[in-house]
Amino acid sequence: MSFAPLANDTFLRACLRQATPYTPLWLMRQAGRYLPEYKATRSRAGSFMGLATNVDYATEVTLQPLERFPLDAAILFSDILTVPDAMGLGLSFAEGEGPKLARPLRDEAAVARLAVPDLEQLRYVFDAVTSIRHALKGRVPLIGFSGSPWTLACYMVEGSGSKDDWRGVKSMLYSRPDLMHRILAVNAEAVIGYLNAQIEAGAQAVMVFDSWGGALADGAFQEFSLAYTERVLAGLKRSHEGQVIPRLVFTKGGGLWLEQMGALDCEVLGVDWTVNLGRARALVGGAKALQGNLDPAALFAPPAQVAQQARRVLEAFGTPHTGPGAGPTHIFNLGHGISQFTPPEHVAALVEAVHTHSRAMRPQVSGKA
Ligand code: 1CP
Repeated sequence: MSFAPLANDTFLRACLRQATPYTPLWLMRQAGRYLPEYKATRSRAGSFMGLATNVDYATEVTLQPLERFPLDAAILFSDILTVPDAMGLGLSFAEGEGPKLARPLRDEAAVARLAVPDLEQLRYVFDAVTSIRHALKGRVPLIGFSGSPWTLACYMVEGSGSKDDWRGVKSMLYSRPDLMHRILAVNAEAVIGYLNAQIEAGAQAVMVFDSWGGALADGAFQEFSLAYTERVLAGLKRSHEGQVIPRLVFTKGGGLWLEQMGALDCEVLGVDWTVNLGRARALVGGAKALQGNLDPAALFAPPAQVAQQARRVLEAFGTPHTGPGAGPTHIFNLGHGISQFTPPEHVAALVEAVHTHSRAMRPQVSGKA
């Protein structure tokens, strides 16, 4: 497959712990309901799945935040729950509500029937990746993604998000760990196939969202989340058509386990806002790039305060590596997804503050931007 050469490679360089002239940034859930143009396209599509399964709509909404803000990466517009849907669990999204699975895994028979999906069922995702790569024309790199085996299992057992601390999935974990391990093994294999197919379709980096790893007890996290993230990482393609494909892992609430996560075979660790980036750098910055970690709620404050909070995050990390070779680098992001109530002008102030202040923090270095 041939695509335009990359004009802005700051995100990929920072993933590989190489110097960049400023700190690259993108935002988790950067395409979404805080943008009026997203809401307009969603209503034309009729539903979330109408958007995600239509290549033209998925391409359009992926590019929307980039038309407004000079972000340094694009992320595929899709959802982590496309995988359980392809496994036959029946996904839908009601307007204004979270995801629902019609056939959650409620008993041993359902778990026994669970199988790795035929990737043809997810062809619409891979087609969207290729279409987005063409539409980007090399402006910025495209990130593909998946849920972690554990985070997918949370939704697959509960059937939706949780209002009671994941009671269903944790009941299964403690009473039938054998069933839990079977789900996780199937998920790990599915995620490997899903992410490798995104890489083949044109994804230039891949991110594993372990959004609910932090809900687990110490010990359970290592056994039911981290071990299966490791299994996924071991199965991923390292490069494609001569380009290294960086692998990013984000565990919300994973700050306490950073040292252990530092041993993962990936390039970037994402952290939420409870983590001090300077401390994280001291713990794992010798081996991993770090991504994060502004509290998404900081974006509710007026632009001057947003800029001030952005500077605090940049300064907590400190001056990144600026010389040749590899060293500690930072990719600016939020500590979790952007809220639908965020005023878009505040995002503009954030992007401007991160680019300007991070340039001022380092001596100028070369690199395409
Ligand atoms: O229009 C709407 O109804 C949608 C709101 C929405 C959007 C914009 C959902 C429902 N998913 C998405 C897109 C999405 N989901 C992206 C797109 C790309 C981008 O970042 O711009 C990504 C990366 C996701 C990933 C995702 N979905 C995660 C992992 C990241 C995270 O935020 O922790 C999770 C947990 C989901 C499940 C999900 N999908 C949607 C909602 C509201 C939820 C959370 C449900 C819950 O547990 O409360």
